[in-house]
Amino acid sequence: MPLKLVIGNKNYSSWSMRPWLALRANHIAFEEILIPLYTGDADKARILDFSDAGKVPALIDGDVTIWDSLSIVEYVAERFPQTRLWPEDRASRAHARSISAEMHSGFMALRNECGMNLHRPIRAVALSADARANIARIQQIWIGCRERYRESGSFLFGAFGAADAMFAPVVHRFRSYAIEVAPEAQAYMDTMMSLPAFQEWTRAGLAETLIIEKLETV
Ligand SMILES: N[C@@H](CCC(=O)N[C@@H](CS)C(=O)NCC(=O)O)C(=O)O
Repeated sequence: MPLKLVIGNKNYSSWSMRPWLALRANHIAFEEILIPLYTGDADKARILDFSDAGKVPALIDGDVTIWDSLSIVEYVAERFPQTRLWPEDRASRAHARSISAEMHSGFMALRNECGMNLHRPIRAVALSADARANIARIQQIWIGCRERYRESGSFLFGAFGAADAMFAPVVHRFRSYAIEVAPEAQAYMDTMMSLPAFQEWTRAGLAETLIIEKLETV
C-alpha cells in the first residue's frame, strides 16, 4: 500500500513542505492528497478524516497515521534508513535534532510576520526586533553548520537531510521578504533553491490559484 501524505496548499503550507521534501528529495514514492486550507467545514472535515489533530501534514502508512511535520520526518528516517535523513555520527545527529526542534518550536515572530506565500511579490516589510533576532539566530545556525560540515557537502550536515527539510520554508521567507543575509547564509539558500525537489514544490505552489485572503495581508 503506498504511503499517503496529506498536505495543504503548496503556496502557503510551510509545515506541509517539510515532510514532502524529505520524501521527494529521497525519491520515496507516495500519494499526495492536497486539501485546501481555511476554505470551510468540508475541507476541514476531510483533514479530520485523516488526522484527529485537524492539521496538515499527516502521513498515512497502512494502518499507521503520523501527524505533525517533525514526527513525520522522524518516521520517514526510521522507515527508510537508506535516506540517511539524520547524520550517522551521534554528536552531529544530536546537533541536527536540536536545530530541527528549535525550528519546529520557535521563531514565532518570523513565522507570524513573514508567512510563506510563494506568489507574493518580493518586497521588504518592517520587522519587529523579535523577528530580526529570529533571522540573526537562523543565520547563526546555518553558518555554524556550514563551517562545521563544509567538507561533507553543501547542505547543513553535508547531504540534504532532515534539518534541511525543516529549514527549507525559511529560504522562501528570506527570499520573498527581501531579507538581507550574510554571504554564507546566501550560499546555503542558493544550495536549497537548486534542489530539484525544492524547485518542484515551488513550481507547483506558484501554479496554484487559490487565494487565502487572511494569509495575503503582508
Ligand atoms: N506543528 C504542526 C503544525 C501544523 C499546522 O499548523 N498546519 C496548518 C497548515 S501549515 C494547518 O493544518 N492549518 C489548518 C487548520 O488549522 O485548519 C506541524 O509541525 O505539523
